[in-house]
Amino acid sequence: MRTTLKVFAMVFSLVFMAGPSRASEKGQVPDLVAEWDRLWHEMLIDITIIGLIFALITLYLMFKYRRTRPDQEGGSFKLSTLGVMGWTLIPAFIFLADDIFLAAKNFEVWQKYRNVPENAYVLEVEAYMWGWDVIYPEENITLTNEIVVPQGRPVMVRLKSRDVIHSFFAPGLRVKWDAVPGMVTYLWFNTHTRGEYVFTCTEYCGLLHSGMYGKIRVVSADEFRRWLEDHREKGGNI
Ligand SMILES: [Cu+2]
Repeated sequence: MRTTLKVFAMVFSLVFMAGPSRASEKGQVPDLVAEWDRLWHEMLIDITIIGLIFALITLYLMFKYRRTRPDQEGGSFKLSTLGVMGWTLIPAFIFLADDIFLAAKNFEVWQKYRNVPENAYVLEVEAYMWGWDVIYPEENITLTNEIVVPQGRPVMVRLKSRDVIHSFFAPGLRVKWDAVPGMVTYLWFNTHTRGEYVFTCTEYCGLLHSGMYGKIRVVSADEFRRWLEDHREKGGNI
């Protein structure tokens, strides 16, 4: 019992109280997109297999015990108590076991999401009705609705909000987190592939919520250096 409590307390503190610890596994930067997709596919496969098995059994039983005469009423097959328990508990156990298995896998991936890699490039994003300011704290650069980052380097985003709750969502990078007024929250993402990614607000925040989106441009390290030099003097979007 005490061990159970200890484990519970540990899990609780890890999930709800962990700050942005900047640790990485043996210097390895996890690939969040791959991790997320793996978990998602695993879940799809599991629920498809379990769903199919359950559906087939149900169909078989429906067919086997169907009404064969129009005047036939309530002639159901009687199960023993043990039979009832078996038919109830075994499917429930299968579901639960898979849920717990997926939850454990999810927890592993979650840890990677909440542990920012050491070498992350840090940005500040401030949400407001209805747009995003992107601040490069070490440069004199503020962008609006645009994020430019170097390829191959993880990026940490410190999220703030000027007014109401917004939510930063970049589906292509598999990240999403709320920007809450009075708080600094965070997320991080990988930049393995060059290209453009959409980010958008996913917390309804008023009339022009649907127009609150921007793009993330992942450019080569060289291009990023040149871009920084260009923008240092100009200070923002050009
Ligand atoms: Cu918003």
